[in-house]
Amino acid sequence: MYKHMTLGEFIISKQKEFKYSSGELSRLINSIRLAAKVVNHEIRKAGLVDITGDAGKVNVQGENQQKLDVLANELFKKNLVNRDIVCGIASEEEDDFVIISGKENSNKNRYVLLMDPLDGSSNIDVNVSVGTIFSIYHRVSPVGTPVTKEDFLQKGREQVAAGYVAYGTSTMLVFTTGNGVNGFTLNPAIGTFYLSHPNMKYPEIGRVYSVSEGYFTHFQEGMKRFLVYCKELAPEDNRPYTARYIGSMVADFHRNMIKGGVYIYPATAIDPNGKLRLLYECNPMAFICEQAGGKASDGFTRILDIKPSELHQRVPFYCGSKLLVEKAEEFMQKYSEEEKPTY
Ligand code: P6P
Repeated sequence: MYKHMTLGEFIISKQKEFKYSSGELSRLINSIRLAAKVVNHEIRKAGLVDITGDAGKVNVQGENQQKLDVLANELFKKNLVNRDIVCGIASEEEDDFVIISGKENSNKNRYVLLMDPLDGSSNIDVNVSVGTIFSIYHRVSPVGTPVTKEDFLQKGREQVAAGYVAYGTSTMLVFTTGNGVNGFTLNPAIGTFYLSHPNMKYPEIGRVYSVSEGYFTHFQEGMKRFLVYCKELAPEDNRPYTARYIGSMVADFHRNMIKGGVYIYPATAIDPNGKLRLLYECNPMAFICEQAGGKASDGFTRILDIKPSELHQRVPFYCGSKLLVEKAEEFMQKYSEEEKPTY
């Protein structure tokens, strides 16, 4: 029926490549797969049962109404706890990290997971794509003890896996375990993900830039100069480039990885560290980006080399086709070096 491998078959076939894994990482990715299908089901019916809107109201079935991002957070947490694989979870929807002591309160589990359960959730009300982003590390604290904040504050280059679910015209799960990036498309009729995008790589040349240009007056000089560069008439250099900005980073990132392009959420005078969160947005997307041959920085420093200090810290984010990121970095280093982020 389908010539493509299923996600389950893929995980089994790649089992030996999962560093030091005794099958736990496979089970962890399988639990994400299940949660993604449940969240996908809730999203696809959002407009029908009025489950969007503010938490606390009662929806048409008389259920306690939850905003979809709160619901997605609970669904992913429940699946992860039930599979008894992680010792801790950090989430955009949780003020602090969540200690998962596991069966018999053993704290024996070796992985921590960080996630943005539903990035871009404000787009749900206007029927625009949204995404889930996840990041996985081995714990650094001793097995058998409760997880600590240090387990979550590791540099992005220590990730053992990272991925996203794109709830778009189709639902895709895209992830890496450090051996390339593979994309799986959900067949909703049978609830199975099929390998539709093996070994995803950025095209050598990219012509798309994804920036919220409404903030132009608040951008640093280097960023302003890069945007002017993108719009100049230079046919020999494929310029002017094409502006595409969905307001949902997973969707912009996914398109740029396939078509070639750069996504930038820079520092502004209003938000000197930008808007995006290092731990559960920038680090996982940067890991995927680099595995697909792209580049990810804060305009100056490689994202995966930044030592986090806080769970919800923000960083400026330049991510996509290597040549486009390097051109943006060139302008930042030439015109905004004095505003380089410090950590
Ligand atoms: P703005 C969604 O809230 C998000 O985190 C990203 O997915 C998206 O690219 C960005 O913020 C949109 O932010 O300021 O342009 O509305």
